[in-house]
Amino acid sequence: RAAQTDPNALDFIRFAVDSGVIAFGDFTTKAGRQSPYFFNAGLFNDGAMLGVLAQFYARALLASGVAFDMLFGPAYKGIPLGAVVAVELARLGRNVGFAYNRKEAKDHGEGGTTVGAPIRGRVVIVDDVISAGTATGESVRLIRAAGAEPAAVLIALDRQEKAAIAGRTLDISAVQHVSQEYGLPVISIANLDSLLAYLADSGHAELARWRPAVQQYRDSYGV
Ligand code: OMP
Repeated sequence: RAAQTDPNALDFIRFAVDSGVIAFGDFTTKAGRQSPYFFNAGLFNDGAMLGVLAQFYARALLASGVAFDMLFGPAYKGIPLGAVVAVELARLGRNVGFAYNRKEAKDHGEGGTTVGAPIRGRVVIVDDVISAGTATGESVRLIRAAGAEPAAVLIALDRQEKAAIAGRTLDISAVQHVSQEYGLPVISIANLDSLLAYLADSGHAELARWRPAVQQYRDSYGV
């Protein structure tokens, strides 16, 4: 579990907690799990935060050593994320194409369901968080249908939870499932272990208070 000691991961958790993007309380996830924490990427909602967020994504992607030709941002949350990461990569001297999809096909104007750069070569899917892993398959199919090759999934947070596929809970994590099912590496800036390490060590009593609940959640749903 390299991310636990990865300073980039801990810095990211601090940034997300300070921004209110990671919140503690009583939440229900898409898979119907009661979670004491929630990661709401939509709260990275000004230019300065998006700029810092893009740096974390770009650093994680480049550090992974994965070869890629372009980025794809799945609607809706992946769209701004993919765009800001593309800007940051260009700033770092790696200018690559960026494309995204619509949720609904458009029957006029430019038509089609994908927008932006032609989908070609090795494509990195940029998204916010993987919990139970229900969403990645659609992007993989879309990229393959365009004749391109998914190269990796790049996310901010890996919640390290058991995969739930078609209502069935598996014994592997959603990220492991994505790796096995689609043969894709999943690159995350941080994971649940990073969050637990941060809660143990942040020096804030307010935050430390949430550690048992988060640990209990990991014991119930984690891998
Ligand atoms: P899976 O598709 O089950 O992996 O869930 C990922 C999606 O759940 C994200 O794209 C979000 O829409 C939502 N989500 C969060 O945004 N943050 C969380 O901390 C947890 C979830 C979730 O519902 O599991």
